Amino acid sequence: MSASPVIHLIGAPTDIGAADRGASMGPEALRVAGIDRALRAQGLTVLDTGNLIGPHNPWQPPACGYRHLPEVIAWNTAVHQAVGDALRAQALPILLGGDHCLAIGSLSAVAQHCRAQGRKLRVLWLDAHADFNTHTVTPTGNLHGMPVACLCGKGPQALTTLGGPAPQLQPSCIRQIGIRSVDAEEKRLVHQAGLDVFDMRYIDEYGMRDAMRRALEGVDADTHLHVSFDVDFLDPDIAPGVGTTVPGGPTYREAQLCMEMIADTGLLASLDVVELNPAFDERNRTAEVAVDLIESLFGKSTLMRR
Ligand code: B3U
Ligand code: MN
Ligand code: MN
Repeated sequence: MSASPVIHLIGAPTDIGAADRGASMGPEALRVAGIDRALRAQGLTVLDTGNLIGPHNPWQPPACGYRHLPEVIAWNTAVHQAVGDALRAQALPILLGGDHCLAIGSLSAVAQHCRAQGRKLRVLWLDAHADFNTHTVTPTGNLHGMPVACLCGKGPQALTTLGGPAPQLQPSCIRQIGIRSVDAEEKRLVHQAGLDVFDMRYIDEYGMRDAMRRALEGVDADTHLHVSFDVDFLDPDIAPGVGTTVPGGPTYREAQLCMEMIADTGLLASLDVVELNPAFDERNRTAEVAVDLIESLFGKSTLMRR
């Protein structure tokens, strides 16, 4: 990416794919925590484009293995358009979710843009979950558990073809980091697809530094780096404000190192911040931690660069 692109903040206030209500308040919580101010303090130019509009959450049970599929399609269509518009304007889109089903719209736009530009794509999926369920194996029907599968071509056609013929992503461009909750059948699909997963076992054994070094291996000046940051990636001790907390996640220091190593590449070109749920938070502290980590992701360093 050329030096300091304009950042477009794109709010998508919905919890349409989630297990709990409340992620719809995520964009506002990130603004209250000062996301634009923090980025401007890094010398970046920030344009808050406001919030997208989509259907309300009807809170229905799943139908044919999917919960709220028509509404999820509508929200992702809006996100796909907005993220695509930002990229065509040579901006760096930050999607403020919203639940993680929205990454289908965001990453389908990113992948389409990379194909059009002839750029390579590397996706870092920071999450406690693999998000690789399909309608036949999902234990919940919630589409926030399915975005990676949809992006890899496994899912309802309206979602798998958002950016053109499926699949939007090859599994080989994805690296998952921090994973510690995968459903039994989902595990089989993850193996089948050959996803590159740096789970918590890996991080415990080899450390975040080694995980990130390997996750970033092979990126170069021609690579568009996309980070899909599910806030439940973080240990619940530092990030209680998410719907599905999973114990045993990265500590504050590990998460900082993860963000700093991404920043050091200078290749970050698009970002999702999803699953923040203010209804479960304590005085907005999870939003504040997320903003703090995003500052590091955009190059804030304490003292010196090695
Ligand atoms: N794997 C479970 C739980 C889940 C996935 N993503 C989140 N929760 N946030 C499911 O419902 O698919
Ligand atoms: Mn997720
Ligand atoms: Mn998750």
